[in-house]
Amino acid sequence: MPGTRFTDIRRFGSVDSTNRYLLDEARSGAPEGVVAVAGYQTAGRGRLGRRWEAPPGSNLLVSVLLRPSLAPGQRHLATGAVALAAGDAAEHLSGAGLALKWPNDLIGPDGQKVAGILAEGDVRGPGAGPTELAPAVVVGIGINVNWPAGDTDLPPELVGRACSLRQLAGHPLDLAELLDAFLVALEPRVDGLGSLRGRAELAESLRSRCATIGAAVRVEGADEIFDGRAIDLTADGHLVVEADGRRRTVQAGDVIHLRPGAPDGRAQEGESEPL
Ligand code: BT5
Repeated sequence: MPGTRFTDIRRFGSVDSTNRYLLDEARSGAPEGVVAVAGYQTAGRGRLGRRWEAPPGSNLLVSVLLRPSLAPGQRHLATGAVALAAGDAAEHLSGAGLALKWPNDLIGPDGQKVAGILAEGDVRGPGAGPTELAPAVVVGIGINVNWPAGDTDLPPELVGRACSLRQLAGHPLDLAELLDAFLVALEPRVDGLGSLRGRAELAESLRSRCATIGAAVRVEGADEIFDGRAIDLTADGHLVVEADGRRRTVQAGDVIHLRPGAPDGRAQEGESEPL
């Protein structure tokens, strides 16, 4: 995109995973700003070994290579930058209202997942590429643009849990236009990662769009599961949850929004598994 750092856009009809591709490029010393976009992924990645589903040619499947000056504990802000840029671009083109679900989703008005983000990297150590370059973070996003067109398109496990911009807008959207709008919106967000003030503004934007804040949640971390109420995001984009009378900061994990007012904090039907 002219006027942005995203001038080197690598387009694939089909690739295993745009994140995998850019991580390999990062190890070979590719600079910040390289973009990989695919019509189809044969092994699209979600977090924790999960899969990302999208039929050929329907959705936006894109990864960006960033080399931000962030401390390891601040890396979540790179996910946040992509979430905000994608949310702004998608809202602009579809007219749909989208919110962020911590840590990595964009959701529609009824809570269905419209997009998922996967940040991987901090490529260091032997074979990590030229040491004069800042460590890489590859941030990939899959946005359901034209698929699904209806619930009958979806595999059973995603029915009621996934939806597309096409469904929300009531008409198909142009993938190329959305990619351009996303990269234009991402440029200032990535600039913001490089300064204290920029990061503070980013955290504030994340707070104002985060549907998780105020929700009763179940947090599923690597070591434990607990219920509480999400009350804030930290300056580094981590989730603050009040549970058992104390505040806990969650840096990673799955978060389930629980049904408001449900007895015993039961998970909302259809949301009982992490998306
Ligand atoms: C994510 O993981 O949401 C991250 C998805 C990142 C995908 C992009 S596409 C471009 C780039 N290249 C890659 O290889 N990946 C990135 P997670 O939070 O773990 O959610 C995964 C779960 O979401 C799956 O287990 C399904 O339950 C669900 N899911 C899969 N495909 C979906 C879809 N199209 N829409 C909504 N939910 C989906």
